[in-house]
Amino acid sequence: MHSKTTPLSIEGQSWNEYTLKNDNGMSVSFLDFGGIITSIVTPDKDGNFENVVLGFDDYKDYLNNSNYFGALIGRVSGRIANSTFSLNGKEYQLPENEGKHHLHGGPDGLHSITWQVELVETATSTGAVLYHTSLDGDAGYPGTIKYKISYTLTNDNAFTIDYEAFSDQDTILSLTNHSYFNLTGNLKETVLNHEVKLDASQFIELDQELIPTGRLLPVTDTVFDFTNGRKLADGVDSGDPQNKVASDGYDHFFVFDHKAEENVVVTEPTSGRKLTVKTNQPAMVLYTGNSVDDSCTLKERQSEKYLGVCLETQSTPASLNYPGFPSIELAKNEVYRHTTTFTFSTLS
Ligand code: FUC
Repeated sequence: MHSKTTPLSIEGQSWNEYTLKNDNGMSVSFLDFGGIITSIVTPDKDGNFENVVLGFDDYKDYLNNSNYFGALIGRVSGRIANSTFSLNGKEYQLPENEGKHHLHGGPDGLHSITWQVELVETATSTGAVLYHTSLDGDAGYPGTIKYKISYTLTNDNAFTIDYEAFSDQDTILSLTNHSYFNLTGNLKETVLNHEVKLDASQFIELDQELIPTGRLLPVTDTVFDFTNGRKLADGVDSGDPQNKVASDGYDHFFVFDHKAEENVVVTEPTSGRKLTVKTNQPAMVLYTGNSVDDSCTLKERQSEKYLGVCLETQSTPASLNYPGFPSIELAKNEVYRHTTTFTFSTLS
C-alpha cells in the first residue's frame, strides 16, 4: 500500500494529484481541487487493470466542469427549487446556476474549492483526509462549516468516502460525490449494458425542470424497479414520462429500503466487473449521464451521452418543500456523518 503526490500547475494555480494504491494494484487518484476523483483503476475478470470513471484528459478542463466529473458536491447536492429555502423562520436566497434553480451547491460549491490534504497510512489502508472551512454566508448558506472528508482504500478493493461536517449555526447540508462509473474499463462503450440492482422500492417524481414534485412513487411494474436488477438501457426508450423528463434516462432520487446487505450492485457482463455500494444515507440519485454530450475530451476518448453512471448517495432537498422526506437540516453543534463505500470485485 502506498500513495504518491504529483504537483501540478494549472492555469497559474498549484494543485496536487494524489494516487492511493493497494497491494492488489487497484488505485484511486484525486485532486485537492474539488476533491475530484480523476481515475479509479481496477482489474477486470482476466486481471486487466483499467480506469472505471470519467475524467478529463487535460486537467484545466476541471475549471469548467459542468458535468461535475468526479467532484465532491455541497453544501447541498441536487436542486434547490427557485434557489430559496426557509430555516427557523428566515428566508435565504442562493445564487442561481441552473435557470432559476440552485444546483449542486451553486457556482461556488465544494467542487470548485481547493482542499487541504493530509495523507494517512495505516497497517490496513492508504488514504487521505481533506479539510476545508467554509465561512458563514459562503455560497449563500448560513453557518461556518468545518469539513473533514476521508478517502480510504483497503486491500479488499474497497474505497470509502467518510464525510464529517460541523456547523456553528443551524443550517442545511447534504454532501455527495459525483463520479461517473463505467465498468467496461477505459470507457469502451456506454453504460447502457450495465446491470443495476437497487435496494429501493420508491423514488421521487420529477417535474419538467427536474425538481422533485413531492410525490413518492412506487417502482412496482415500472422500469424504475431495480430491486431484482435491470439494465440501464431499459430507461432509454421506455415511454415512461419520468424517463422522458430526464432526457430519456434516469436522474432520480431512489429512497433506500435499507433491507438488503448492499444498497447498490452494478455489474458489467463483458468485463465481469462488479461494484457494490453501501451507505448510511437515506437515498441515492441514479444519473445515467443524460446531459453528457460529445464536447469533453476524456483520458481515453471523447465523451458521449450515457457514458457514465453516477451513484450519488445523499439526502434530498425535496425535504425543504415537502414533509416526509429525509431531512437535510443540520443543527448547530451536531456532527454530520455520511459514509459510502464503493467495493470493486469481479463476477465469479
Ligand atoms: C446530476 C443530475 C443533474 C445534472 C448533474 C450534472 O446530479 O441530477 O441533472 O445534470 O448531475
